[in-house]
Amino acid sequence: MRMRRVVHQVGLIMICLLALLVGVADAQGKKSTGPGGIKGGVCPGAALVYIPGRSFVAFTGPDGTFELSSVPPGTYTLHVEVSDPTQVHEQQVTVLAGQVIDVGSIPFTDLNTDPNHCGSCGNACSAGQACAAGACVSPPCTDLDGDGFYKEAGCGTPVDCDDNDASVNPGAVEICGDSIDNNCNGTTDENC
Ligand SMILES: [Ca+2]
Ligand SMILES: [Ca+2]
Ligand SMILES: [Ca+2]
Repeated sequence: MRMRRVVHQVGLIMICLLALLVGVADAQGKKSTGPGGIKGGVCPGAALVYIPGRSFVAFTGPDGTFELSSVPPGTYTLHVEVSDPTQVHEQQVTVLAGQVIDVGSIPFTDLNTDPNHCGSCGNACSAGQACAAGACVSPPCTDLDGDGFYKEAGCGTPVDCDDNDASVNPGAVEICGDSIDNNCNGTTDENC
């Protein structure tokens, strides 16, 4: 009696294992035969993404992401285009059956220097900050002669062309005949 029950249980386990194997094989079969896709992101946002000569077209969403679906397996040239000004990015992508290939973020700007996308897409630096090596930095602002005008650009005042002479700055009046550009407009002794 006990023997028969054991045989019965072993049989049930075998059936379960078989069903599991069939299920796995079926899943693998689907994975290896169906169409695939291509997804990724564009920085900054709005872009047209397509495969030239094929009917796979997508526009990026507000977050810059896109996905081309139902793409048959094969190697394609992915064409990504942004406008104003028009810039094009092309890259080869190999689509595998049943798999969505993630091409990652496609930058249309230099994340190392763009203050609106500094280090990562959408990371805007504060007003007056610059983006250097992918990090927002506040430029050094010096006013050595104390005339209220900074020596560096991006510090909130017109650039002081001689920060060692308080009488020379963008707010000064040009003095005629002294061979000095007193008002820092780039011209010496104008209107003389
Ligand atoms: Ca100054
Ligand atoms: Ca002058
Ligand atoms: Ca001048």
